[in-house]
Amino acid sequence: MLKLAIQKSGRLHDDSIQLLKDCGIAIKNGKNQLITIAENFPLEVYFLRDDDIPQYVEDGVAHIGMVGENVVFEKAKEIEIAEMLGFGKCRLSIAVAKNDDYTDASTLKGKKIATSYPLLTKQFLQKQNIEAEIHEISGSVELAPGIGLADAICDLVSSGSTLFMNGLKEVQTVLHSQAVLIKSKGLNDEQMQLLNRLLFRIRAVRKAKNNKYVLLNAPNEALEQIINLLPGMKSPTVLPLAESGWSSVHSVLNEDEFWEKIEALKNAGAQGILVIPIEKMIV
Ligand code: PRT
Ligand code: ZN
Repeated sequence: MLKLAIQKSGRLHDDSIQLLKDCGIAIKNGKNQLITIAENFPLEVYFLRDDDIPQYVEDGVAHIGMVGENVVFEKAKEIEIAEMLGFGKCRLSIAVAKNDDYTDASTLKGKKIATSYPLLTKQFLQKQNIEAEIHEISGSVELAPGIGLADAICDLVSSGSTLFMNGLKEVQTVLHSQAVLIKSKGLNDEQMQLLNRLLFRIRAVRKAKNNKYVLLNAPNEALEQIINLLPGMKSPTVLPLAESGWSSVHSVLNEDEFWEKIEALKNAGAQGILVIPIEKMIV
């Protein structure tokens, strides 16, 4: 049995459950349940506070966990990152009052910085060779400058609206973060095998999300140019249409280059382009 720790409630909870679901793993999640067993995979799931997950994984009480990189690096436990999960994206940033001048990190010299991430803040200041005072607080960090508790903060930001509402501006990124799958160092063969099965599914799900299935009609004289635009998983499928002189081309397109490729395909003479989401993708 593989033991997985995920956040009990909070920003990462729903996406963690959804990822397991997309991997075909059904979890019954009773409201006050702390442990549950998956119905169709040898997986026991622990629901914990995100801050506690690295310690559980270091101790081997949980074999793996889903948690933000910000927490992983702040807790600095003896664990390994097995896979990036692509959700829970945010950044740890320095912010100051919106009317304060800020040129570069040296502006922080001798200042007081409030944060829930004292280790990451300290490492950032050391790297920049700057001495400043770190004031650790556990919540509502964005209030600190307004009430005279600190000159600056180092806190998580996603849309930036919390900073804006508190009269602050983001001036420097300390860390880009997303949810990751962490693993214990001392997993046995059986646990490693289960982890590899889970990773295989996670990669198939994530790859599918980043790709689209594309079908289009192409005049035969444009086929070569169109095929060059569509690498596909091996190479595109080309089938003749009932109407002579035309072919149907099927392929896979990556999300990052999607619109550019569609424009190029149209310009090359492609017609009737259909784009279909992919559920799983195994290469
Ligand atoms: O109870 P527990 O300890 O488990 O949860 P928590 O309250 O400590 O964490 P939670 O649920 O708030 O966040 C869990 C994880 O989500 C974090 O560790 C990050 O990895 C990730 N994440 C992604 C975020 C954000 N985005 C985020 N915006 N975590 C927190 N925030 C907060 C931020 O601290 C600030 O207060 O949201 C506010 C800013 O948001 P914007 O959109 O206004 O910029
Ligand atoms: Zn927390």
